[in-house]
Amino acid sequence: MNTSFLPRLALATALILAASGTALAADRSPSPAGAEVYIVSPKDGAKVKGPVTVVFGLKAMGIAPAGIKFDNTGHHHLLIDTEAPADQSLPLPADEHNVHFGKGQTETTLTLPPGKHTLQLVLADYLHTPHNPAVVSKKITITVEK
Ligand SMILES: [Cu+2]
Repeated sequence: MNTSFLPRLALATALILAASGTALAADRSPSPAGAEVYIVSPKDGAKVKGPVTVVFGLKAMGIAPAGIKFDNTGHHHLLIDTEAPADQSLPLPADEHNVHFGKGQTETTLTLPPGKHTLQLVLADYLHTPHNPAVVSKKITITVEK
């Protein structure tokens, strides 16, 4: 496959988006009123031992796997020891601090080193981009004990 057109396509897209800020907002998937994502467990301030199971909660929206476009759905992203992105019009990064649950998972088990850690959920759409308005949980802090 000839991929040489891709950088030019990306540049053209960037120029179009720069020319019209409203087009960018319109391209983001809308979230419905009352949409809320939250961490069911552990509780904020919890002291835990060993692997910690994190359970994801969601109100007024549904889960769809990554790549599946369906109104009022998305998949969970767990932010570990990091901040939510300042620019929510971009897809979330995928690394050890920004974990995607693109199969539609609603919980995970983490092995974290002892000490304080922050956890936060972001629901994002089929392209991993936060909805508009963004559906972001409160950030919680837990302490993993030795
Ligand atoms: Cu994702």
